[in-house]
Amino acid sequence: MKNALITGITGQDGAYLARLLLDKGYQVFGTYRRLSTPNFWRLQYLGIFDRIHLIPADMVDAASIISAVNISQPDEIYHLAAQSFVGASFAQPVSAGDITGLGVARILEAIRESSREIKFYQASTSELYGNGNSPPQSETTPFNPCSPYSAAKLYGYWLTVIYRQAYGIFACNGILFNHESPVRGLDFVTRKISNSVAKIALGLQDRVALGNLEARRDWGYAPEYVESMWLMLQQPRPDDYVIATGETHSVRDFAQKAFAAAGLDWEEHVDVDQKFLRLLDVECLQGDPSKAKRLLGWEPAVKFDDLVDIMVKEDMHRWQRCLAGEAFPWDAPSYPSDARILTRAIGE
Ligand code: NAP
Ligand code: F7E
Repeated sequence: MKNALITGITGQDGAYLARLLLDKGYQVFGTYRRLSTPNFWRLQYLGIFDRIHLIPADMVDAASIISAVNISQPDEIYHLAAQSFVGASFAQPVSAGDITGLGVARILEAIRESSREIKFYQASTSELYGNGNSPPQSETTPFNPCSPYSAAKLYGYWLTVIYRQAYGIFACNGILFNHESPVRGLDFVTRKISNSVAKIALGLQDRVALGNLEARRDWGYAPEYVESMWLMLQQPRPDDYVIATGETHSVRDFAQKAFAAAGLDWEEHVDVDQKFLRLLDVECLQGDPSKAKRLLGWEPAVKFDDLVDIMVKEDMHRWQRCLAGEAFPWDAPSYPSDARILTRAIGE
């Protein structure tokens, strides 16, 4: 039986990857950080919480990472932990660099110092491309990051390549384009929209405020994307791969489709609020996944229309269960969507 260590197992990808690896017969270890309120709802929602070995570790604490490697004795490490919300990285650029950038160095050093042969997956991102590249973006498109998040990910990307070349570590970058699901965090635009659509359709809310409606993304389905992570580590040689659907759609398209899925007209319910605009935003992402198809045999089945339907249906279903008095692990009821969160001085 193989051992896998997943950092960031409490996040969207961590939960789906854990389920996939359990199904493949792995013993799954996952790092979590101690929070004042526990955050295991995704593992519980997917029904796998009891099958995971949890290890406390923080990506800014090298000792805890070394312990996690020693305790789990992994054959494969999937490094998913990061402060992954691009918007927040402008407000907390230093911790973005520390957690999301230097965290990669801490893990790679733990692998280098370990006596085991450990394969390493780094969660790289389409945000590395930034602006100024004509789509579709592939493994050879130059990077041009435009957020503290993507600058930190750029460091992680190159460190992964460098440790592969310098130390012969089996280390791969998955350059994953946006991937979403019903367990996506509520800050991200797709889930923010699907959750709002469900609440509006059920009379629990009337309007939702968004930012840049023109931004275009290549949105895929997270459960399919985690399969590509595993495939990368099963190849004869380590390499870097773009994982994407090859399509691009705007935030406006997503909103229109999601409201229509619930029989609503998006224009009657969507406002634009400056506070959701980013200082810099990536305008258009559209990936070219042909290398992954050719070498990994990976291809996405769920495209944009199906993704929107899956997310809206699941959020509707959960709010209906909630209204019927059912209790189950879930994030939305406790999410402070109307909280007065400030990132600039009042009046600025
Ligand atoms: P996510 O849902 O935000 O999960 C991030 C995970 O990182 C959570 O488990 C979080 O723990 C953990 N984490 C954050 N700060 C940490 C710290 N200081 N120490 C230890 N753990 C920490 O993100 P995701 O969507 O699953 O994405 C997984 C990875 O892929 C991330 O690295 C992300 O940047 C990258 N990525 C995502 C996408 C996408 O579209 N989803 C695309 C490309 C790349 P808590 O639960 O305690 O917060
Ligand atoms: O924004 C625009 C926003 O926050 C998508 C992360 O997983 O994918 C994700 O990063 C677009 C941006 O995701 C709102 O300005 C409009 O143009 O859902 P998002 P992201 O920034 O693309 C990449 C690949 C990662 O690696 C990241 O970890 O939507 N937008 N209105 C909005 N975005 C948000 N969040 N909220 C709005 O109200």
